[in-house]
Amino acid sequence: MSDEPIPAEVDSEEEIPEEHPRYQDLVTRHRIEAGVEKGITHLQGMHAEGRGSAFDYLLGERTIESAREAERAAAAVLLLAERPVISVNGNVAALAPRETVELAEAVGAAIEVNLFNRTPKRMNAIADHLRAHGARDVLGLSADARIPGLNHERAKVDAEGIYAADVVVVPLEDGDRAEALSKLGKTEIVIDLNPLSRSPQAAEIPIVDNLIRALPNVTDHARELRGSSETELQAIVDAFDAEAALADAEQVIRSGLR
Ligand code: PTJ
Repeated sequence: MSDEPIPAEVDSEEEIPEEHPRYQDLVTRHRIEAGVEKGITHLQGMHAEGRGSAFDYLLGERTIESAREAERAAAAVLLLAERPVISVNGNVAALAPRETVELAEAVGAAIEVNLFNRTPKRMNAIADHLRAHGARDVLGLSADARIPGLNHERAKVDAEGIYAADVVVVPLEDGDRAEALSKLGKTEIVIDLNPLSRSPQAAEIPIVDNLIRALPNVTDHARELRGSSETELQAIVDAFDAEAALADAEQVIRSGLR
């Protein structure tokens, strides 16, 4: 392990020593801070990150077995989907822009920006950021449809995007939109470190893992499963038990068996 102290002001991710025992957490914090500075992430995104970080600590900052199964089932659901969409907010854009684009390409999904604290400035900054990381098409800016039953900005979606999607990846947000999407008949894949949150509870496929591990894991599974038949993919989906996965994550967190 390096004797070099971490600089008091970390200007770039490269300054964080990789051997640091909390390396991943420090990188995550740094990305969120940088996201706020760039106008991508809302200040409240820091609170969200702090909460996630506490759960991740209790999970041992690793992908637990039930999350790995969820990630494989998520890949199968995405490969079976006709119109999959990955929803991106300010935290997702800051934490994993390239990984979002890679997953979208691996499964043929669209990317749509959808914000709780929606302003035209942030919408454009996030879309530009995603394009700078390889996204060809970014939806969400026209917002010509509404999710019924939601009285805040996250109701605004694209008619050709989330509104028409059959499968939506919903990472890292609170639960009312996840519930509303579920009522609209969408199949949801939720990535959230808190198994008790309403979003994973509403999802067909809840992934209790850190977004920065979950997205590349789903992409890897999708690449591996690409040649599988529909029957094989459906068998993976059918074998996945969402309730058991949530119960397992909660048990790991409560037992402190890191
Ligand atoms: O960009 P906006 O305007 O759309 O706002 C986005 C935030 C994140 C501020 C908004 O959606 C929000 O306030 O979310 P919550 O209610 O704090 O919920 C965030 C959930 O994500 C919590 O359950 C956290 O535990 C979880 N979480 C935080 N960081 C991660 C995470 N889950 C997976 N990976 C993470 N890195």
